[in-house]
Amino acid sequence: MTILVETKAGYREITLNRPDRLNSLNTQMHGELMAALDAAEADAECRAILLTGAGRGFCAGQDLGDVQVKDGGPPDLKALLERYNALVRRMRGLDMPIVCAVNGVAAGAGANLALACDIVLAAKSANFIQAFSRIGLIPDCGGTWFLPRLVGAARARALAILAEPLPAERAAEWGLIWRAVDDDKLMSEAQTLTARLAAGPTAGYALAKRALDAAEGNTLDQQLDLERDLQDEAGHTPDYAEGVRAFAEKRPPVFTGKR
Ligand code: T3D
Repeated sequence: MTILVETKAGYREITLNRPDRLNSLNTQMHGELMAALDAAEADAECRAILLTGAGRGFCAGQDLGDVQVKDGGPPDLKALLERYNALVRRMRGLDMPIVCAVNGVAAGAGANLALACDIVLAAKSANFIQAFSRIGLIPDCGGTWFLPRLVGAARARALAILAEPLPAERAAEWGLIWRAVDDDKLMSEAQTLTARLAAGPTAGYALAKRALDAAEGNTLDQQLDLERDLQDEAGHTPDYAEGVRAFAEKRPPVFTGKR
């Protein structure tokens, strides 16, 4: 198996598991990762996902052993990239939060799969590398979309063109990720955070994700209208009623995550 899935209380922990290849993605891993996301969403008890990597790396992007130029001709990168695009769309479209615990180097598509997650924690020893230009490619997996939005145009360009490692602590200072944490605390912090999200208002989180994603292409007027409509949906969830009741009763809310 190239992916390990552990069912925890309220969430699933998905581990990329090809440590001898720094968890680089091959065809099998693509299929298994997609299947793991589908299974998580089909499980009514699963209200959050934690994604991490086995061994010393998080993910070194595409398995370059799989795309060697064959018979003197170029590989079919369009077909390959369709698989990555489907993965990024699947991750962004999940109706539950996805946390990423970047345990080591995240390079190429591996870096941008991490950025596709909702909240990214990284071990202080981890690095983010837009490795693409080292092999003559451009950032993919949404990299050219995520980078300028997260760190601004100047830093995005330098990261994409220079392909230098960005240490986790600087990535956090720049706003590329949520937090850099001590290596030995990474998994416990990520698990605590994911468990907290799994006990949260799942439907409300999904609507917030949708609003934030749409904001990137909307005017303020459009966004205000969207917020009105999505807030109306959130206001019809049992978790809204519970949240208001719990506030009045001065107790912590017990959310079900249901729509
Ligand atoms: O055509 C296309 O590629 C289209 C797809 C595009 C999407 C992409 O993701 S493009 C970017 C692909 N990824 C890379 O270019 C990164 C390649 N890896 C590296 O540059 C380095 O491995 C790292 C900087 C990430 C880490 O360096 P280091 O020194 O810590 O580790 P290492 O010794 O280079 O790697 C350890 C092993 O993993 C090594 O195998 P070995 O020598 O012990 O048998 C290495 O070959 C293997 N490995 C690392 N990355 C990949 C890989 N094997 C296959 N594919 C990889 N991407």
